[in-house]
Amino acid sequence: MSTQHTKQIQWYPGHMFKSIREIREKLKLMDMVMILLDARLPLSSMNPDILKLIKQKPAIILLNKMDLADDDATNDFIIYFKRQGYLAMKIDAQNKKNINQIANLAKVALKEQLAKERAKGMQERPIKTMILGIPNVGKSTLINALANRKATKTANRPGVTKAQQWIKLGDTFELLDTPGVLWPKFEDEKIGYHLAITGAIKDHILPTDEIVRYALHFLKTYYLRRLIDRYDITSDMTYVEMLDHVGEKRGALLKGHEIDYDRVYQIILSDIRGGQLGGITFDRQ
Ligand SMILES: Nc1nc2c(ncn2[C@@H]2O[C@H](COP(=O)(O)OP(=O)(O)OP(=O)(O)O)[C@@H](O)[C@H]2O)c(=O)[nH]1
Ligand SMILES: [Mg+2]
Repeated sequence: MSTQHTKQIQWYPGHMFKSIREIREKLKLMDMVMILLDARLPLSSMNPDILKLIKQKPAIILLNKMDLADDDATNDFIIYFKRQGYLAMKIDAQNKKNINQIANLAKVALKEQLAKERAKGMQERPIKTMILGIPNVGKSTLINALANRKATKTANRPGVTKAQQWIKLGDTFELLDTPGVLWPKFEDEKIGYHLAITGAIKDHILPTDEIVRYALHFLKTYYLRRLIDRYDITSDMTYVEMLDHVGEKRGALLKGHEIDYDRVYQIILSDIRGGQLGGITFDRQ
C-alpha cells in the first residue's frame, strides 16, 4: 500500500465524523432513506457503516450511473441486494432513467407503515426522505432529477433546523435537499483503484500511472474484446506496449516522437469514465 493511500485512510474518517453525526440527527426526521451507490462499483461505493447507522429505518438502494456500468453485472447486483433483504433498482440520474419508478419502490419499502396509517384513518402524506452516498456518486443530480417533477421548495418547517430545506415532490416525497455525504469503503488497494478510476476520489490521491496500470490490467482480464476494439491492441502486448500503441494511435507524442505518457493516461481514463469502452463494472461479487 502506498503512503498516499495510508494517509487517505486516516484522513477520511476524521473529515467525515461531523457528517455521520449530522446524518444520525437527520435520520430521526426521515420515514426512509435512499442509499445511492455507483452501479460500476456497488460494493466499493457502499459505506461500511451505513447499514448499521440506519438500523431499522426503511431503505432503498439505488444503483446510479447504470449507463456506465455493465448491465448484466448491474442486474446481478440488484439480485444480490434483494437476497440481503434490500429493495434495489438501477437508475441513470443524469438522463433521468427509471427516476419515476423510485416513488413506487419507496412505497414498497414503507408498505407496513403506510398500511398502518391508512388503517388508523390517517391521510396520505409525503414520504420524508434523504439521499445518502459517497462523493461524486450523483446525489445532487438525483435530487435535481427528482425535483424536476414539479418541485416546490418548501419554507423552513417548524421544528426543523433552519438550514434544512425540504423539497416537496408532487404528493410522494418530501426530500431533504442537502444529501448525506458518506465515505467509501477503503479496505484494500483494489477498492482504492476502483474509486479512483471512477472519480469517487480525487485524481492526485493515488498516482495516475498506477491507476491506469490497474485499469488496463483489469480491462485485459475482464473486457479484453473492448480494449482490442477501442485501441486496436493485441492480447499479447505488455502494459508499456499498450501505452505506446495508444500514444501512437492518438498522437499523444512529445517533441522527437516520444510518447507523452501523461496524455495517454488521461486518454485512457477519460475513455473509461466517459463510457467509451462500453459499460464496465469493477466490483465482482
Ligand atoms: N453518466 C452518468 N453520470 C452521472 C449520473 N449521475 C450523475 N452523474 C455525473 O456524476 C458527476 C457527479 O454528480 P453529482 O450529482 O455532482 O454527485 P454528488 O454525489 O452530488 O457529488 P458531491 O456533491 O461531490 O458529493 C456529475 O458529473 C454528474 O453529471 C448518471 O446516472 N450517469
Ligand atoms: Mg453534490
